[in-house]
Amino acid sequence: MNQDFLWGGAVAAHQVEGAYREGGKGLNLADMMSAGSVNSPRIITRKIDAHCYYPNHEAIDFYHHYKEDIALFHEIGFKCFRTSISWARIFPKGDEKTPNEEGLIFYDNLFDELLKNGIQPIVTLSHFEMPFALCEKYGGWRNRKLITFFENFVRTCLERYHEKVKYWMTFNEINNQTNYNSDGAVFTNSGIIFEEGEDRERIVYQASHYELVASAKAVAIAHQIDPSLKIGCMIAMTPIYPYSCAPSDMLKSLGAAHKRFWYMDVQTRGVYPAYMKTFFKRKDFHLDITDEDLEIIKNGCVDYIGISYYMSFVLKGDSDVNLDYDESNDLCDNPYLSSTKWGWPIDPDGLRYALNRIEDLYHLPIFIVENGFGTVDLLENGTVHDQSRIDYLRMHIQSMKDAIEIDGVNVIGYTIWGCIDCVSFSTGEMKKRYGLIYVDKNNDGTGSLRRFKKDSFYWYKQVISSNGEDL
Ligand code: BGP
Repeated sequence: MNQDFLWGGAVAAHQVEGAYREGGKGLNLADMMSAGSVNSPRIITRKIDAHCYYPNHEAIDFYHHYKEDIALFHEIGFKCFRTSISWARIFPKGDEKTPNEEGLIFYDNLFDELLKNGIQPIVTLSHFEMPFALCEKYGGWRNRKLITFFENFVRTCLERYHEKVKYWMTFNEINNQTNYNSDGAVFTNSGIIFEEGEDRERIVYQASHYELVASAKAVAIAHQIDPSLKIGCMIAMTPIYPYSCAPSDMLKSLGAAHKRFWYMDVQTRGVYPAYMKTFFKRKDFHLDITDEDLEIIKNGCVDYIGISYYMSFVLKGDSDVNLDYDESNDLCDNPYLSSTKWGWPIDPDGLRYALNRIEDLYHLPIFIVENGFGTVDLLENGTVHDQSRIDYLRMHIQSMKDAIEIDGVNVIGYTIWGCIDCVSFSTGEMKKRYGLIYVDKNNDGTGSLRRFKKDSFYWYKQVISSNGEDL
């Protein structure tokens, strides 16, 4: 493994910071999502309901504990730490002209503390954190005006932090919204709340286009401010296997991959792939895509590809081969894999497969910015014996190493998702933990917020100090 390899951990502002009304911060999307569980999804409320519990409001209070947490990351030996800048801390309503200085100071302090500890900050500009006022007033990314507001936010961050942060990403898991039947997926990615009877599919593709223009603008701004900056896309990478060797299964899985990963084509090559152009035509969408947009997209190709990797899927074909498959109906279990408690198939080989596919298609550096194991942890005598997490991480890191050392894939870093326990995005629970560090905080919001080192804390420390040799 390369000596500069970026070992580290990852979180997102809204899942750790808390302090949702401090420092002049405005409300954001995540602040409007109540707690949920695997059987009852999180509810998106349009105003804070006094009877609901909102886990992101306090989260693990990283806003006040970051120094203590960074000291722990330093002890593990992190080379980098990925977080996001909460848009509503900088522009509380999203459409102001002048940023909130108190919010900017918070991230100055955070990045300084990381650098002081020899940890490089890696920053996502948009990780499910749009100021809620932008959804209410403009309808989120269904509105072209969002491009200007995002541009203003991006320019403010890049001008302010370009000397402290070298690696940036535009939109977290931009491709998750193609699952347009899931209100949560659409709301968090694009800030859109659907009205009854709307053409959801068209709206999501229109919003995606505006996001892609905004992403390309962010890339151009970064390069203009400081050509040494690296700015990437971020894609939820889930290989989609055909159910069998039946040609119809094969074609179906290809169609599904097109539908999920076309964003990566646009962001890396600067053009819409042919199959998307025919898809829009076939669907009679008549999207608002101007020549100027296409020019911006062409001039805003990313420097690297960030991915999250948790699982793979299996898709069963039928005679109807097209891009319009329905994830909920056509996905089926993979009999060769076991799953996490939350039903996510565990597939380390899928990571090697995914890395190879990305290398084959795009020839760009790849940064694995999320991979991790969500499970229930038991705190006993001040520690957690999380062997199943260690096993999961070991298998995935081994698979990544094989991709690098045997297949020659260019992977530049690996950050464990939720390196410190944080609010689960999909369920809103604290019970679904990913951390190497346990935080005493419960589903109902109780807990001392004290931090404890798990077994995986010591294991990862040895992985980093041996540069991946000692797994
Ligand atoms: C990704 C998100 C993260 C994170 C992770 C784990 O989709 O980018 O924000 O939460 O998944 O998911 P969850 O917390 O739902 O288990």
